[in-house]
Amino acid sequence: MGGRTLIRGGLVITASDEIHADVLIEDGRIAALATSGSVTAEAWTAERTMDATGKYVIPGGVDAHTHMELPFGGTAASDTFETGTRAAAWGGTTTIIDFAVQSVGQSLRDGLDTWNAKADGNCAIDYGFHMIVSDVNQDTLKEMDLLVEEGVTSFKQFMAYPGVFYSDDGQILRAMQRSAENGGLIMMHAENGIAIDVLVEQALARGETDPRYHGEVRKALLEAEATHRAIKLAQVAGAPLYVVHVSAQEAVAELARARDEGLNVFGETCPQYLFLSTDNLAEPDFEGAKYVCSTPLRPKDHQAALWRGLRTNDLQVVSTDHCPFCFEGQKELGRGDFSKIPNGLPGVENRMDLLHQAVVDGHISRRRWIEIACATPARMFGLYPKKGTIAPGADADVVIYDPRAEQTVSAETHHMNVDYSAYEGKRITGRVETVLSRGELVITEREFTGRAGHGVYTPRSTCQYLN
Ligand code: DUC
Ligand code: ZN
Ligand code: ZN
Ligand code: ZN
Repeated sequence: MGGRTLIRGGLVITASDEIHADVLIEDGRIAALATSGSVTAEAWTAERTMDATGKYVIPGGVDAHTHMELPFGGTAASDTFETGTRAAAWGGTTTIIDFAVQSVGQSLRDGLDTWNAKADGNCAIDYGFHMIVSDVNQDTLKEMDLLVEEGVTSFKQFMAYPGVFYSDDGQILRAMQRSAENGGLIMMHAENGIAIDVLVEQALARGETDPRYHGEVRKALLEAEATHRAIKLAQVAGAPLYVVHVSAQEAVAELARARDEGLNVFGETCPQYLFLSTDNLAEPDFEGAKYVCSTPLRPKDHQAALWRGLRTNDLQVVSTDHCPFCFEGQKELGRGDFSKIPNGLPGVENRMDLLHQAVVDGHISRRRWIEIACATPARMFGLYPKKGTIAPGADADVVIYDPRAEQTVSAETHHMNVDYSAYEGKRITGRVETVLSRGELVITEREFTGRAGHGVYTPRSTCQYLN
């Protein structure tokens, strides 16, 4: 930090504007923007000048849904906070919000302390935490108030995974009532896990053990039902609701209807639901296990509804749900029983590029790209305008993006600590060139120049996206 850096000649893209502008950075923040060339380099008195001619200058990505080191199904997600945040930086993401986990019987505080210790001193980029609430009781409800005050302002509950993270409707209603009072935002994993577990048992009894049955038992209708129920519970509680990893078109329809009624109901989808499908889950030789996550991938015809939702703002955010497990030794735990495949896909490095490809493909505009990947996640989770935009006073989290570079996604070249890519062989137009985090160079012309421990814990205000 310290000193002045000038980024000259690029097209600055935010959620609201596209302007050819020079960007001045001082003491880790954006100091000024001026129309390209309108101020001379001498007048800026910058120690360092970077040429962004022909490139985009965009806010660093905000990935509001990652699971570094998450314990799951007897193993743990393969990216640590160190490897995962480095990979995020390579992909143009400069802030993650990960999930601290309360185990059943544990206090929220103890869960949060555990996750803080995992991340502290190890991250290449800034990070915050949501809190997974697995055990709603009087103590937990009181703790939620305290956490909101200190910057953990969002809480994930699960209508799935009975016996692990699961909350019943009463626990969900109580947590929602509390968040209606303390300003917290409930994030919902909306799948009817009780019904799904019955279907899992029946499928396995029929000998249906391959990865593709994971997609068949986790029915779109059961995502839609849970989404509908979560919306009604939030309405009864008078609380806002954020539904994570929406994959079914029927769930999008539930969100759209609630939003038409004026409710503060929000939806997130993920690149895997936009670009992958049940065709991947059906890949032979157990390769489908690479694509096992929950909510599951859907048949291709659901994708149009997700893209439409992103355009109409019935879906507001694209996060990765980055939760990587190696094929060898981890995904393989589910050979012969799909229900034992650890759930999750790697993607923290791929999100900004895949969404740029969506711009190239005509699904979304450039400004919408920045809105769903940077600005809205920052607003939704109380980080705006420190994160998510390029404006005077904002943190200098900036990406110089080459919109014309061609790349092929591959596990051979990615930086995530996982032995496969969910997008192996995919051609993408556009590539991250340089990344600054609070003015420090983390990626410099496609070289990692950051360090573990540069990234700091970032407390958050309450949701800034309410009606
Ligand atoms: N879904 C996943 O795919 N992985 C972790 C947890 C979840 O809900
Ligand atoms: Zn989930
Ligand atoms: Zn998740
Ligand atoms: Zn350059």
